[in-house]
Amino acid sequence: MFAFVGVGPCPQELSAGVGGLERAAAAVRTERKQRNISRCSTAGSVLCRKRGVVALFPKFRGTRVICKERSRDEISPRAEDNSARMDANLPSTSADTSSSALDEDRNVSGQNGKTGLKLPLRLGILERGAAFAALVSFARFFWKSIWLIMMNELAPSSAKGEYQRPPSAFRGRISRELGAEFPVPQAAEGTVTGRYMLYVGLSCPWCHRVLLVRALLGMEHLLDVQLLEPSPSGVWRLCNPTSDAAKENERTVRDTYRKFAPSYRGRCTAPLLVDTHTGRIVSNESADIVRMLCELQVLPQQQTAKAVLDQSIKAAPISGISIMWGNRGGGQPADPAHKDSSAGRSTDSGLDELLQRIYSDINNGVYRAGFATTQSAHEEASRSLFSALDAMEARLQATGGPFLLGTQLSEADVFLFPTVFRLDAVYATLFRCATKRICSGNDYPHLWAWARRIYQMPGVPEVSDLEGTRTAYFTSLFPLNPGMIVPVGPFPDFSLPLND
Ligand SMILES: N[C@@H](CCC(=O)N[C@@H](CS)C(=O)NCC(=O)O)C(=O)O
Repeated sequence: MFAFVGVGPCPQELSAGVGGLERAAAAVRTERKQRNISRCSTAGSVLCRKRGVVALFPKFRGTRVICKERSRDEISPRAEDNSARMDANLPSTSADTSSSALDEDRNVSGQNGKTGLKLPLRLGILERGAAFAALVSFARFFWKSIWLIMMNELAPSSAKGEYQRPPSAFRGRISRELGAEFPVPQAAEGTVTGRYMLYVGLSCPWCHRVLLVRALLGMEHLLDVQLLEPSPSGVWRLCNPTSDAAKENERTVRDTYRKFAPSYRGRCTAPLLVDTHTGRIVSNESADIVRMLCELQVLPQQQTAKAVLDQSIKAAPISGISIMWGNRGGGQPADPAHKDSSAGRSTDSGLDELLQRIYSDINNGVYRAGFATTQSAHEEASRSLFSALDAMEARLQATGGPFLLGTQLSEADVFLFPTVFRLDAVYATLFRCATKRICSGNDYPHLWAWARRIYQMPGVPEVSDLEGTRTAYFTSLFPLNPGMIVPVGPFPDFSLPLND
């Protein structure tokens, strides 16, 4: 016989009929009094038939600690009848020995570095046999119900457990068109920064695609950037807010939405593009922002014409890089009212299909796999993810690269890269997308070479932060990783040299 005993005024422990426990409890009560411990466990005691330990769980300054733990070998075979022996194993009433026992045991109980909470007792339920089956079932049911509620808050899902991404609410564009709602700002003293502000978190793949295009096209002059980081509660908060933002109490992206769209009640997602001149939100849809930058890019063949036609945008230092874009978006369905400008747009409808597949099966596909709340939803998403990646591998092999369309960089490359960049290091473990690996070079040799090529393009490493991304994902998606432990690897090295 052994017991877990609460040392508070718990009726069960005294009525347990276990010889010596009354004295044990009395000893700890005296101890508590001497040490001025005001609160104590009222959780009661649990008696088990199996051999094991005697443990006392006082609440010490409000925190439950294991106060004493002894194996059966250390106590007499009839501990319940051997009160003298029991006393010897319990904290004595002497201040010195009892405090060392408590201190030692407090160390044993461990510390959670983040919250400062002492870790709780261990009941060892799974070792206790059939008597605990009901308790285990109840705990599982309770835990899963809470998990489903939390998952649904994090990622709304259908009745079949399939993740359903909420639509983006703001779909405006910065445009060169006459009378545009959000015009390209006039150059002032050689710079046009200062009007549009892009709120982005480096860990977010949707922000990453926007930052990639901004960097590749050298359009930093058009959009200022306010960096965000995820807070432990999962809300984006501003890193080093400007003095204006601080003055207006703009600390999180939620505050930003409130400031620029007071009546908005939806998800406060990043990326977010705002017009600081009119105080309005331009867009919170990454595919639209990418498309907008592609449309505003100075294509090599346009450079002379552009210098004449449009003095408003400083010639971008594009060093020959241009990004081909499709007819439709690589994100949520685009605004049908919007007409793309045609220069630089692909006439090949294959690009649209490619963009659509990359979005639904890969970019959103990893989220559909990771946020699925049923086995079938996860399997479906995972299968379509890897079959789409197989198709990308085959395409790169067929075209001979270096890009998905062959020699022309396109939206397809900038949309695919952020997901491939995170696949091994984050999604494989956190979202259970581990069927194949990119960085091993065995499953996807062409994709692995392609990813390193994209990473090694000018400006890309500066906006691609794998270490920060891993930490952000593993510590901010609480329902997926409540322990918030960040795995040690894998850690693909995208800077490895290319052989060709
Ligand atoms: N459709 C949006 C999706 C953006 C998105 O889901 N962003 C995530 C970060 S990776 C976010 O801000 N989530 C916060 C939330 O859902 O509350 C886009 O592509 O721009």
